[in-house]
Amino acid sequence: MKEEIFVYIIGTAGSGKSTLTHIFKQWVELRGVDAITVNLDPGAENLPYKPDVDIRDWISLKEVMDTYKLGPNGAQIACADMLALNIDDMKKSIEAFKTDYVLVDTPGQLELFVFREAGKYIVEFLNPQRSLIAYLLDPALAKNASGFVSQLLLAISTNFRLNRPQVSVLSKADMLTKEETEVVTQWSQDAEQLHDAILTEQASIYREMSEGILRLIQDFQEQTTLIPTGKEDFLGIEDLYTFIQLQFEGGEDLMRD
Ligand SMILES: Nc1nc2c(ncn2[C@@H]2O[C@H](COP(=O)(O)OP(=O)(O)OP(=O)(O)O)[C@@H](O)[C@H]2O)c(=O)[nH]1
Ligand SMILES: [Mg+2]
Repeated sequence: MKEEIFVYIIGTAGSGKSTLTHIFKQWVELRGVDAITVNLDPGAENLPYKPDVDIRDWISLKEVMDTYKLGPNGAQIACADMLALNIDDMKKSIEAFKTDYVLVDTPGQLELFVFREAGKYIVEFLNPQRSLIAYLLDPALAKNASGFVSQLLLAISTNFRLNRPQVSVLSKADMLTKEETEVVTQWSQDAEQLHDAILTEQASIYREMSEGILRLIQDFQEQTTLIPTGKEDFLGIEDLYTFIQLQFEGGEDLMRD
């Protein structure tokens, strides 16, 4: 029986999660690899793709707001906790597809999925062995050194919390110039360069703190990689696919051409 690979697409609000879910699915399908999309955001509006499995079939943000007389933020938290109650049914729906890839689009606010209990429970319940996190770095926040470091700290928190193989994705890379993308890529590969950039940018009172943080980041970066992606021309999607295949299949390609 074939066993799916679960790819959780996680990142700060607006970092491009739903778009990446959409283009990754299109890319693999064009190459004859089966994939399904799962939407875990009960408040999602105007998704760029039609989810194959959709939490909104079980939970509606609007209904939770009306029933429990909650505002949008309180209702988001209630919905996040309710996700786990429906995960058994969702798992059955996912398994019925008998697919190769399950692309999981997570809620807009990353803390709802990463820091509350339900997210960790879901990852472990669906398939703890064959799950990978694609962590999206938003270029608007990552193009200066202190923003890049702050984003990586969230990526490290995610890694610490969910404890799965993880890849960093520089999403919407088409919004950066070629030079800017090169600089961010360099920072992801060379701690010295990131260190220099931080020291140039930060006031001296932050130096001591930055050095401690940079050591943490260096350890993290040694185990991960940064892949720039973008919605035009499937930028970077092949690299992302190859990285994931290497994690689980030792590089064996599922493509049928
Ligand atoms: N230029 C460019 N814009 C992008 C790309 N990916 C996403 N966007 C835009 O960025 C905005 C947010 O994209 P989404 O895919 O909705 O991001 P998200 O992380 O799912 O957003 P939330 O679920 O609301 O947190 C939209 O306006 C997208 O059109 C990209 O690769 N390039
Ligand atoms: Mg989204």
